[in-house]
Amino acid sequence: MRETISGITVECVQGDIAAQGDIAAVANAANAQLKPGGGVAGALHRAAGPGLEEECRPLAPIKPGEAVISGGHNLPNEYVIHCLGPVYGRDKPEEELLADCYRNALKLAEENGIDSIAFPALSTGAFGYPFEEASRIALSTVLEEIPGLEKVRLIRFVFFSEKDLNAFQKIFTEQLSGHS
Ligand code: AR6
Repeated sequence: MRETISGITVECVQGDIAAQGDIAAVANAANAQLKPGGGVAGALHRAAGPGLEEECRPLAPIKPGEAVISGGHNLPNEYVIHCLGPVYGRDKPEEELLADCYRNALKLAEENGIDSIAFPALSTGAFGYPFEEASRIALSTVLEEIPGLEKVRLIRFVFFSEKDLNAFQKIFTEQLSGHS
């Protein structure tokens, strides 16, 4: 599914966040120490090679809601934007912290002249955020930020499973009708 809103394309696809070859920056569902870990972070660090962990070491630790940028190393992307999502039920207020991740990632993208960014579903794996709640926040935050974007032209949400993609698409359709 793809929509163009105020000249900016927002799309969602099923796939692997570590295999988004046509995108300038990928967002990482990071841990505070910016170490490899599992899930998205594991996949990105594996594909990037050890240089990514090395570059990240002096940038850590980061706080929930924060984002930092690094190079992409052996990834097909120029940059990785590392976001620390809230742990559901622990880091509060979780809605605000999750929205901050998307806002801060887009801010870093703008500051670095990045025209395309891909996001995984931050916090919805090991950090336990219910998928639909997290998707509503991700989408509403991105839609709110769109009018202020000058460099970013493509925002892609990448989901591992078809089930997640379908759930996200349903929410996307609902939010678009709310926006028009
Ligand atoms: N591509 C796209 N989506 C993926 C991929 C992938 N390769 N792998 C997992 N997902 P998670 P979090 C989905 O756990 O909840 C790590 O160990 C997954 O199905 O990666 O923010 C870090 O080191 C889920 O919907 O991120 C941290 O400690 C979503 O991506 C912690 O987990 C996010 O899952 C971060 O937890």
